[in-house]
Amino acid sequence: MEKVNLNSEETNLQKEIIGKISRHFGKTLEDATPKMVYTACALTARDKIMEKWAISHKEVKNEGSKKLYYLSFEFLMGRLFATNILNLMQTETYVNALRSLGYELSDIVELENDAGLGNGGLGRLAACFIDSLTTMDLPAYGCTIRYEYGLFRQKIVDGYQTELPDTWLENGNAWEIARPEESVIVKFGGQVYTDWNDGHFSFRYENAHSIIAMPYDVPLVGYDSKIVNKLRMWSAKAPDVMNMQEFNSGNYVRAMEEKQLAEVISKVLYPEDNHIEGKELRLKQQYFLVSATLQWILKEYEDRYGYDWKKLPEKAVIHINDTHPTLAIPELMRILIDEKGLGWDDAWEITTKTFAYTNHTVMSEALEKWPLDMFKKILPRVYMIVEEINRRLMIKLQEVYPNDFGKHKWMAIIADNQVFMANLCLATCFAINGVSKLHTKILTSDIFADYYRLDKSRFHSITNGITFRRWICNCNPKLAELITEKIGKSWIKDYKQLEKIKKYADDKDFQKRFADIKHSNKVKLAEYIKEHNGIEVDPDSIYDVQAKRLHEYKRQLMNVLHIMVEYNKLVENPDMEFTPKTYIFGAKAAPGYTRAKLIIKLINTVGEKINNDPRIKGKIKVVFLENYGVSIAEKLVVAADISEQISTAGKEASGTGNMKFMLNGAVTVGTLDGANVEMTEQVGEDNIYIFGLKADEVAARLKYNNSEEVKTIYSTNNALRKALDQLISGELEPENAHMFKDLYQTLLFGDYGYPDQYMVIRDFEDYCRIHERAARDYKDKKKWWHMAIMNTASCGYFSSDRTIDDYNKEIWHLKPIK
Ligand code: 26W
Repeated sequence: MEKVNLNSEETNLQKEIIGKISRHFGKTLEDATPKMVYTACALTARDKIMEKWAISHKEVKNEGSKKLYYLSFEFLMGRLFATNILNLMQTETYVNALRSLGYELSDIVELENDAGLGNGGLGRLAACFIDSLTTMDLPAYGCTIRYEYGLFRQKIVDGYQTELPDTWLENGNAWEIARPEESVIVKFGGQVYTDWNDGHFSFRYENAHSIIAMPYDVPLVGYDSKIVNKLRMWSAKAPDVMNMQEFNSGNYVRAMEEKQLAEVISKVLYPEDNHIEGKELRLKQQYFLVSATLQWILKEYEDRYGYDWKKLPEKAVIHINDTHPTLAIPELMRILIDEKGLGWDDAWEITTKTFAYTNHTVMSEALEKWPLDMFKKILPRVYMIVEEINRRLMIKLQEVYPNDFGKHKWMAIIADNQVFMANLCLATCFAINGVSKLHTKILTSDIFADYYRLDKSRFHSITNGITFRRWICNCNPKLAELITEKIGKSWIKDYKQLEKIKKYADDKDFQKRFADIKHSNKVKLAEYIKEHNGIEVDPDSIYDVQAKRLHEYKRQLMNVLHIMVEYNKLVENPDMEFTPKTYIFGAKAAPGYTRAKLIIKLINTVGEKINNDPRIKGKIKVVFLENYGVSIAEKLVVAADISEQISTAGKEASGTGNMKFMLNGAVTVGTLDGANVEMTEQVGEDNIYIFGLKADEVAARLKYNNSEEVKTIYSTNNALRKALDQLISGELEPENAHMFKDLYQTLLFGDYGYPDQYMVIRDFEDYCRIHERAARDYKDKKKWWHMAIMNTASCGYFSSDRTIDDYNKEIWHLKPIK
């Protein structure tokens, strides 16, 4: 054991950790594995949170506060230990206590598995929100499914993505507390019968299939805050009675099979992002989450306020995170009518005052619709309610838009034998919002325009944000310290303070310290890359990073084509003026998205060729980091010089990765898409590299077939033509010259005769131009660090504390707990 002078708090912690190792694992410190030490530490932190929790719970109950229930199919929490002790203001204490035991905190935190219960932006946003809510002392619960397997683990084999199960629970989960006593039953299928008793209709379900929903709670602490909120994760269990019948009749194996069939509901997260497949199991997952959550919400309400259901909207607001939890709407109607005995009109009034909905994408492939037959079969009673909501909606639409049947159909919840979930939200919710100014504009002028005209007051624009606690304090502690040294620590909770560091943007000493921090983060990332990819990269080169889900609209393909162009130039002229660059990618593709997977293969093939070509003397390196997720993002955002935010304008609803890079002093190369537009407003045009077509210009081009424009560019831009031709020339993969033909084909000829759907070719020249400018600027150190510092300093607006403040003022109206 290292000799370290500990204060009394640290000594106590040291004892607690040793105690946990002994009681939890039956080991001494000497025999414990590092993973055991991690778990022991996590359990000590959990104890501290639990003590706060008991008090907080009482306060919330006593004050009778309104609560937010944030329903989301995804909560991409990442690791919790480091942020929890940060929020408890205990990081130093843990550093010292662990050091005295012979461990470094920075090594121990790496042993925690990421809670990867999400695909991308929408899931991470939910996690940032819950941190801000708690920090701001607002009573809120996150509600989701406890997937046994989160988003798949990505392994690159021969340059191809392969998928492995994400076994995040394999070593147990120190943060969750099972609450079997709060389990509820969720029913699927069967038949519905209507009875007429005492002048009232009542509904009887027969032969329904019951599944138990059991909650696990993860307590959540905010930064230096009073309250503890929680993330409630529901897990599916087979009811014992069902198994016992089979079991008693001697059919043990059958009983076990049924158990597995029931439990499959919470087995795995669907890995599709911005694309839906109408799978029965997914519909079951959706109903499972919302039914369990609503039963719980109503029980909490009833226990505290009794049967006065009209007051429900004063005490609870339920937020629907994209359409995935939309079934909560008919489920609330069902419970109020069938179980609490309310009439339709009363139930509808309560329901329309309780739900708010956020849209997160305008990609048409992602708008959820369910086949009617499937819906009816799995949710017969819920279907009856949806049908009635739709019938009443149609009557209303006929009044407002008489005989405009095209419009009626477009706005209907049920049409063409399908149920349209977004329309169910639009017909019901008291608040609807987009996630950036541009996105909201597109919603209100295009896909939701008819609903917008009906009632403008329900629509809001609330720009996304990120939590500073994770995305700078925790992942870039040296930068956080530097900021605190200059302006005090209030900026961590008060985002408006951050702009105070603008005045240091040209300060020589500050620039140097800012640059040194970036450099040391780059060295660390270089070590990680060496260890995981076996590639040597130069920390003095420009780190140019694109890290996000792989999707055609995000245009990783444009990035690779540009790298090929630079490489070709260097091969022709190895001594040309060139700032060395390291291009870094992190991206998971949906397992069924063949083209996205091919782009991953292309990145790796191009990387292999460039990294091993002695002619260019190591001036370009290309790195694909495997298994991109929250923890890898934390390493990337702190080390990037350039952040690639290059989606086709009009397609990225907001983006939040863009904000994480900005906060840590990377300069953005980006289109005027999503929140990039507002980033430009905040940081100023001189401190961001904007290029490419604007959203309305893209929309105009998508209206008609523009193959002439594409052909002209192909024939006149020699560098681009060369790179495109290399996709099919066999230069990249001599054994299989056709490997990348699909990419060539889609860019130049298109899938349905529409080439270049995502404007890769049309934006290419401008993209190259902006890159040349950025590389030139990078050499001018004074200018570069001015830009970088301005990015950090202008990021206050993108704190999720601001976002939550907006939601609260405009939609939720929660009061902070005193
Ligand atoms: C049903 C399949 C499915 C799954 C996930 C469809 C759609 C999604 C999400 C809506 C995709 C998503 O994560 N959208 C992202 O949400 C972020 C948070 O608002 C935005 O910043 C991103 O721009 C948006 O792509």
